[in-house]
Amino acid sequence: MQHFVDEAFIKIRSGKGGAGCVSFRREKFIPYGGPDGGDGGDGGSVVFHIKQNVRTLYKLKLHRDFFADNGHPGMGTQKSGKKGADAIVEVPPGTLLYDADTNELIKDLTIDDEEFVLLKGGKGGRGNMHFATSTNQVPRYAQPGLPGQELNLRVELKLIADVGLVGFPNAGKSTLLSVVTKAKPKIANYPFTTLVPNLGVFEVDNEHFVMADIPGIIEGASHGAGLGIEFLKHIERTKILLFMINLEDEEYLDQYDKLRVELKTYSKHLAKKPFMVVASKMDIEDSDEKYRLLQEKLGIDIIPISSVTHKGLEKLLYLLKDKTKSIESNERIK
Ligand SMILES: Nc1nc2c(ncn2[C@@H]2O[C@H](COP(=O)(O)OP(=O)(O)OP(=O)(O)O)[C@@H](O)[C@H]2O)c(=O)[nH]1
Ligand SMILES: [Mg+2]
Repeated sequence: MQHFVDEAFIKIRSGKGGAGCVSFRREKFIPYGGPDGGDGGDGGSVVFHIKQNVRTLYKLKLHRDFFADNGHPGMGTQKSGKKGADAIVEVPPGTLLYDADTNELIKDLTIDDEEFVLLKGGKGGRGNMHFATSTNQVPRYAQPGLPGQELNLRVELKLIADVGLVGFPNAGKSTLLSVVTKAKPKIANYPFTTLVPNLGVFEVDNEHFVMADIPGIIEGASHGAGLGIEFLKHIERTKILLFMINLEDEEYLDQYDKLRVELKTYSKHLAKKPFMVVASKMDIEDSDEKYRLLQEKLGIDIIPISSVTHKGLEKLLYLLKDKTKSIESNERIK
């Protein structure tokens, strides 16, 4: 298994622009051809690609230097030099880029970013073909390429998600994610629609939080039933577990206890995480009565929601935000 690495120090450098070319046209019978030196190619940039499947900064620990190529010089006959190749750094969503020398935050990369150009390559110089004037038909100069830039970075991966959804298959986990974030997970009325975790970002008062939707858990999952609980590792690093109880399910009154048992069998640490409970599908028939019975049985606060009518969603997001922030401030005190 790959080690989970959440901090790395790297050096990045963009490429220098290629020099413009000084050259003159040479053709039969035209002894003094005009200037035809082409432009230098731009230097390559340093580009971050944000990929969900990367998950850790492990590779940045192995490969500490990310240097883009220089642009190629221009050539005669008006040919431009080739652009230098970009240096690509692949990181998971939730990666923060800091200037290692000043510790200033440069960028917080979320899953809504696909690519982020941090250092642009130097521009290529212009060839002498651009510099002929009426007074100087024979320009013997061209521009040099501009230099690239260099930066030392501290790269940090924040928790993969703030909120992890836990529930039986068909509870409506993916639907909730699709309603409160821009994520487009597969949704269907059969169990185990979700086979791999999905991440989305929700926004409350201009702050962003990551929600993770994972495959459904069933009774016996800790012994391998259904899809097993292997994927619970993806919510090990979330701040809050959001248990989702499906009021449509006949056994809705037992779901919470069953989920708890599976979770505890998998990991004591996970079972102790801060959590909240929602009753989903509050738009269906008899949902008010079912909600009341559930609340009575569990004796804890349960937030009623419907992803169809959006009932309770705003309140839920505010509660998740408050809880996430209070967990973060406790972590800082520790
Ligand atoms: N009436 C109603 N139906 C809902 C609601 N939320 C989800 N559903 C339906 O419930 C079914 C299952 O929804 P999913 O979001 O795929 O459930 P899931 O928990 O992600 O399921 P798995 O990926 O299999 O674990 C779909 O048919 C949804 O349309 C809701 O608030 N109200
Ligand atoms: Mg799903």
